[in-house]
This record gives sequence, structure tokens and C-alpha cells, in this order.
Amino acid sequence: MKKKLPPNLDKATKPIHAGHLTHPVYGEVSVPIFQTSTFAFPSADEGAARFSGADPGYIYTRLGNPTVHALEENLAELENGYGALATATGMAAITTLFLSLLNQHDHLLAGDCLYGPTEVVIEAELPRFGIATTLVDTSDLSALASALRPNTRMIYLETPANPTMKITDLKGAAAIAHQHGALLAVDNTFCSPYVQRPLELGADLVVHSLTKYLSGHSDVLGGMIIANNAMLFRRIKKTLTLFGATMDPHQAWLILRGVRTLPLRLAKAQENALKLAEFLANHPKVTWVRHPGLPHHPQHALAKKQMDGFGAMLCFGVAKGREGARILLNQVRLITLAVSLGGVESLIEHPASMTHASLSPQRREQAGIRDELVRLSVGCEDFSDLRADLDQALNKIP
Ligand code: LCS
Repeated sequence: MKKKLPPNLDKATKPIHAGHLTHPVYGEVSVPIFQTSTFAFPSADEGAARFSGADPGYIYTRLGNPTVHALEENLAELENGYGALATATGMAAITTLFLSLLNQHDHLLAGDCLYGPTEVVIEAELPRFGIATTLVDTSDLSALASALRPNTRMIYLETPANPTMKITDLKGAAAIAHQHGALLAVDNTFCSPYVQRPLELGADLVVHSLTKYLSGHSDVLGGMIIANNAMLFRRIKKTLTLFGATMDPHQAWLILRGVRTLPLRLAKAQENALKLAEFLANHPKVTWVRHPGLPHHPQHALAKKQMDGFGAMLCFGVAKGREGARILLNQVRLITLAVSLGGVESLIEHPASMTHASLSPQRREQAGIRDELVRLSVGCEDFSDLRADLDQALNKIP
């Protein structure tokens, strides 16, 4: 079904074309929504051939669907992977990754700053299956190397991390994992493949919440796992189709629609983000700012090396701590007070009481998720409007 594209297309071209059907039914330019749960077999022999794998035709939508497949091909192409598997949500991608590749008595070494629910899965759910887990500061490669155990099967991390924007050296982490015979898996949600492609830097696996930049309009959930080889792809596909956290065709179509404008949206959003980060860094009511594009980000040089731009996420400390953050969130008028990220509209939230509220205060302290920290997902609005809104809201802090 994959459209044969010219080689070496630019990262701005691929999202528009990759994964589109080679044999459109009526010459349609948009991939149709194949809203069907099952596919008729022309004959009993053909049905048997599809089940045996001798014929690649579709069988049943949990096992594969042309609309979902178009999105999988698109993401595999954008991340430069061997193959991609679409899931119902980002959390479904993460849990399917763990459930397919980790066994009882294995050890998972994970970053110490992750999306809150991911950390809860690692700390509270995986141990129920006899999987040992440790959190470590993956931005410190020597700490990462020392935390390996003989049974470490996977290193899992986010870079930049949600919400502190801490960055991990992906080439370095991949080398450490591979010397040990372990896999490196990276949650690339904060960047999208437009900004960072971990498989090109040595990672074995990438996961996404497609709910964010890839769909881009805060109107649909979705997830994706991208594997860099056939063996990993087949192993994950088996678990995914058996456990059933697969994607619906209508969901896939909405995300395919969004992904076509990813480069335009992200180019604008990251330009806004850098300018807003600079504005915030000079604001009297802001105590500190973390954005990879600011020269004072402790890993700015690494960000320049391994990212293609700096993304559109940032976090900052507000004067008067938690009370200052509360005032800011209540006073914004254009920016929306909501969790999630990566949409065309700017979103603001308070991780300590929202996305990361499920962590203990001690864990939040260790991860640097302080009470004064506010997270901003910068959207595609006009920069002056965003600056004016933040300025008036910050100035309400006494
Ligand atoms: N990975 C990262 C880095 C995320 O930020 C999220 C959701 C997920 C995975 C899970 O994806 P989902 O299942 O929601 O599609 N992040 C959210 C956030 O920061 N605020 O609300 C949701």
C-alpha cells in the first residue's frame, strides 16, 4: 500500500506524502477512512492464506486496517524506522512497549523525570509483573552507566523531559545501552520527528503520544511505537494485537490530517517559543526559564547538536512560588489553562498540582518539579498577543 516516493525527501515534505495509498480506489488524494471492523475474503483459500501470512491482505481491524496502516507508514518514514505500530493513546504505546519487551526478572532503567503517569506505570505497575525498575538521572551518563544491572534489558527516557526540559545525550545513552546488550527506548513526544529523530542517534525504539504535535489540534488521542528492526517490530506487533490497545481508523484519519501540517505548525510554534523564553527570562516576575534554545540552558550545546531546532515547550519559575503560579494561571486570557501540549493553541499548566500530582512530593523534588514551576506549550498564535497575555497575567502577581 505504500506510495513509492523519491529518496531523500526533506523533513518538511515527508509528512505530506509518506504512507499514502499506492492504489487509490477513485484517485482520492486524502486517505479514506476504512471504517470497517472486518474484511471479506474472496474465497476460503484466500482467507486461509491471509491467516497463514502467505497473503498480506487485511483480515480484521485489530490486526491491521488501511487507514491505520497509512499513518503507521507515515510515522515510520518520519522517524526513519523499520516499522511503526499505532495505539489507542500514548500511554497504550508506552505500556505495550514494556509488556512486549520486558520479562519477569528483567530490570528497566528509566529517566527520573517523565510524564507523571509513565512514572507511575514504571514504579507501581511493572513491579507487579516481577519487573524491577530504577529511576536515574539519564542526563548524567556516568550515573546512567553505574545504574545498569546485569539484568537491565531496557533504558527508557524522555528528552527534553516533561516538564523540566532536562536533556539526555542520546548517542551516549545508546552506546551505554548497547555495550550492555540493552535496548534504548525514547519518548519523542516533546519534539516530534520534525525536531528530533532518536533512531538516527542510535535508539532502538521510539514512542509517541500522537495526541500532541503530530495531530496538533487538541482533538484526538493516539500513540505510536516505532522500531528500528524487524525483530522488535514483530515482537511488539504480537503483543499489541493480542492485548488489543490498537487504533481506530477514524482516529488514524484525524491524525493523518494533522500530521500533514506538522512542519508548518512546529516551525511557527518553536519560533514563538524561543522569543517567549527570551521575554520571560527578562521578566521581573519570573525567577528562571528552561528552554533548550536559551544559551543558559545547561545543555544548550547538546540540544544544538542532537535536535533540529529547540521545540516549542518551555517551563519557568514564577515569583511568590505556588501562589504566584496560581495567580498566573487564573489571569491568562488568551493562553488556555489546560494539560496536554502540542496543539495550535498555547496551553499553560502547573505540573506539581496537575500532570505530575500523582508523584510524591519527594519524587517531584528529586525530579526538579518545584511548586513555582509552570509549563507552557507554545502554540501558533501571533507572538505579540502571547507576550501581552503573559505580561498582563504575570504583572498581577504582587
Ligand atoms: N508521553 C509524554 C511525554 C506525554 O506528555 C504524554 C501525555 C504521554 C506520553 C501520554 O500520552 P496520552 O496517553 O495522553 O496520549 N502528556 C500529557 C501532559 O503533559 N499533559 O496532559 C497529557
